[in-house]
Amino acid sequence: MNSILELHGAPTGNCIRAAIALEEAGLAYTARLVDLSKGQHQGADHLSLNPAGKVPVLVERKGDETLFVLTQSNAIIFYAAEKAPERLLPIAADHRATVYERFFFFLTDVIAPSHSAFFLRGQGLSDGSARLVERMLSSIEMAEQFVSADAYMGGSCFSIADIAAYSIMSSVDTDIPWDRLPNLRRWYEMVSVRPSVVRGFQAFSPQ
Ligand SMILES: N[C@@H](CCC(=O)N[C@@H](CS)C(=O)NCC(=O)O)C(=O)O
Repeated sequence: MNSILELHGAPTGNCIRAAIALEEAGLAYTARLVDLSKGQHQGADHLSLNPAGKVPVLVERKGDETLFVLTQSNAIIFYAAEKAPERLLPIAADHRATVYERFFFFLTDVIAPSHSAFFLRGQGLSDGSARLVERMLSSIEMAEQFVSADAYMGGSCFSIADIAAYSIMSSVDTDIPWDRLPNLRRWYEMVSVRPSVVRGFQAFSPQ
């Protein structure tokens, strides 16, 4: 009996990023919806997989046996990249380092402020939240230079950097000043129709 992969998640940025990576790596998996609005992430079944009560969670099972559990969306992305050499990370050290540079740029300069802004808004701190959103949007504008030099964020091939970039930009796309970012717009339109990206977005959403 072969083992199977399950991705437990919801239609949120972190889960979509993980789903796109599994899709792009060509790994077969079953998406298991965890309904956050019903508190399923705090139920005993989910807490037994991730005591932090968060999604996504990747689970490898063989029959009734749980072989492997991985939390953290970015760990799941790297797991997918390792399983499919060259699909999400280049082999050459310098090319790979550029992908890391862009991936961590989006993680730390765009996704992290976006999550912090969301948290502050929930706390009623709308001024602080708005400042972080401005900062995030100006970081996004800086990415115009990456896709002016190359077709994709980290070079000539699609990579984990594109997953990080596209998933967060799609959540704020109406706030992005596309008119002054022609290369970013070309890249965004190209990635939006990529089959792995389309399927990743659908993984936890009703069709
Ligand atoms: N650093 C974690 C963050 C996970 C996370 O915050 N997930 C959110 C959904 S995107 C969640 O589970 N929220 C439910 C909660 O915090 O109660 C990752 O990247 O996987």
